[in-house]
Amino acid sequence: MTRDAAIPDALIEALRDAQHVCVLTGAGVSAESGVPTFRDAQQGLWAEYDPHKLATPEGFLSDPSLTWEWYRWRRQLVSEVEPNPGHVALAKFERLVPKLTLVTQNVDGLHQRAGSTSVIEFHGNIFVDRCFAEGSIVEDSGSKELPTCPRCGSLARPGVVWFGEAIPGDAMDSAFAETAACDIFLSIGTSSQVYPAAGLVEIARSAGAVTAEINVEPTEDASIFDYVLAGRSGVILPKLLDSLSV
Ligand code: BJW
Repeated sequence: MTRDAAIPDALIEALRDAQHVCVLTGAGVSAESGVPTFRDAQQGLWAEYDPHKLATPEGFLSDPSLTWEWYRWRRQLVSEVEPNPGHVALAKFERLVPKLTLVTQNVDGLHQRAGSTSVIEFHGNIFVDRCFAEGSIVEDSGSKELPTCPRCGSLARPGVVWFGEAIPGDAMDSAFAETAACDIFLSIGTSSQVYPAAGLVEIARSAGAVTAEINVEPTEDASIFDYVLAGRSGVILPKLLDSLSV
């Protein structure tokens, strides 16, 4: 049973004074909605499938049907869940501070469904289809087991960023620029193992931002953060919001 950490007064004060808060979120933020995380050994997405095979361009080309089966399963799962109190608190937080930039590695769209507007989707969106050959958005890929691009006939693929693929240029540029300009950086519910997202904290630190990690368990490189709050984001974020509102 996780004990959710108390929030240090100094962090609350820093948030009250902040002009620009940058938040990086990962799969842990959606876990309390019922979306499995990637690296949970027992129940994570890794346990049922091997994303190293599926979430790569090579894996897709070698077995597009299996990759599509995995993504259809996840689309269905995500469409049946709701944003949790952590998502909702972040959306309210956006309206409380002068500027908040939310960089999410999640592809599930739950931040937007909770009401967040300033969202950078660093790893794409699971509900978008793209042409495998050209990368363009495919509006109508049909209902075939293997959807195709109606323009060029190539396979369509989920509009997410796989291992070995570049982060979309606009997402990369804005995430780096906003992180370099923030005065507080929060890393929430991510194992911080996947780059370049995991490197954003270094940019924030170099720019002099206060940094904090919120995770059910401290990550391997937690010592880099000024504050480490152990606990569930769905509990800690509403508490943080309450502390700021009083
Ligand atoms: C809670 C909680 C609760 C639970 N409350 N907390 C060495 C070898 C090979 C490759 C590399 C290498 N070094 C670097 C690379 C590159 C590679 C990489 O980083 N690999 C590492 C694994 C080593 N990176 C890439 O390939 C990236 N691209 C790139 O580098 O391009 C270069 C390039 C430039 C120019 C041209 C061409 C190329 C792309 C990375 C794409 C990642 N894609 C995925 C799949 C997305 C699609 C999909 O969803 O299917 O993104 S992988 C997966 O990991 C997914 C996630 O967004 C990402 C991060 O995972 P996340 O969110 O951190 O989840 P978990 O499960 O790891 O952690 C959950 C955390 O939550 C845990 O810590 C829990 O404790 C916590 N938690 N419940 C709070 N209630």
